Amino acid sequence: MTQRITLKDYLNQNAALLQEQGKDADALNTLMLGIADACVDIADLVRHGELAGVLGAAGQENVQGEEQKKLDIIANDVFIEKTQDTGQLAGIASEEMDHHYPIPDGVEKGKYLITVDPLDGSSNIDVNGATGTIFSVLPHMSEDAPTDADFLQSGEQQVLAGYCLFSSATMLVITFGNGVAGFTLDIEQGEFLLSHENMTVPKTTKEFSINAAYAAHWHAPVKRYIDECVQGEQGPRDANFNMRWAGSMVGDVHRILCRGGVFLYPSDERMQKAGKAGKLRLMYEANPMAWLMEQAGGLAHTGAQSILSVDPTELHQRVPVMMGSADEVERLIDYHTSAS
Ligand code: AHM
Ligand code: MG
Repeated sequence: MTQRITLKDYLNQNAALLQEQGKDADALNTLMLGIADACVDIADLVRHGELAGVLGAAGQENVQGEEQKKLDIIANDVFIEKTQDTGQLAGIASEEMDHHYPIPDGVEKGKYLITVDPLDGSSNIDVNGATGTIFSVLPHMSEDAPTDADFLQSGEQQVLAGYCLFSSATMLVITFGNGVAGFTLDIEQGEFLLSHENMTVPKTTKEFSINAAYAAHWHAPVKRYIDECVQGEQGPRDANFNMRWAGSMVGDVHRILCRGGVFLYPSDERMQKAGKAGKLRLMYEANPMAWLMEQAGGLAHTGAQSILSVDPTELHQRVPVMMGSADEVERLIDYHTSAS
């Protein structure tokens, strides 16, 4: 087997670059290793599935009124425990908690905030489909204990973000703002090894990813874009397209980071009537994925503005999401602009 560098070695090599950018490399690297530890533990639970007794519903709902799975809650607990132990955090906000979790007295505190979706795509858990953990690290600007409001920073403020994909292999994909690196978990060693250096998204693509079951509710620009794609060589795009939908944002975004494509979870008429701006959450789904996508040369947009520029007003805020290969996202932006 090829000798590969470990996550730890990669972080050490990357430290000088972070320091040049005025970042605290030691603190961020310590935090990153804690996140990786959490991901190894969650991957182990996911991998054992029914044998670990972690499948099925937890019998309660999260703040967004969604049914929680047992593994949503267990993954949340694991993530909190492993990341707070790094001593680099002031608070943790999660899809699974109404308000942020302050680092308790007696545990060393640091100068970062983290937002997390501990187990994204959790409807896939019970059917052994792809799931993932998504995280975003923000600076904590004050010396005081954080409030929920301290987390409300735009995606441009992120200092570290990434996801761990639990699929046929477990992969960690991260950015510190200087490109995107992917690591594959070597289960025997319990170590993430660099397997995808400098991931880049091809500028053009012939593949899209959207839940087409909602087509009747789409707004005109999304309808136009998908209609043109499915007309294939007979239509205005003069090309045949392919479609993929994993039901797991981590799975879909990972495929796009590997081979290009465009991922859409737009707002639609039904959501609008229900007063929702979209399904996916800005702080721990859209922002970290948008930053990864842009660091890999792609684009991420709501249709009205760049996702990273959205000023959050709520911890669990939802946004429309379009991200992936730059040419396709630009086309979608054009269709939104000309429709408005
Ligand atoms: P979750 O955080 O409750 O798992 O929801 C987010 C997931 C994404 O991973 C995925 O892209 C999307 O929901 C799928 O939604 P749908 O079932 O509407 O296709
Ligand atoms: Mg999610």
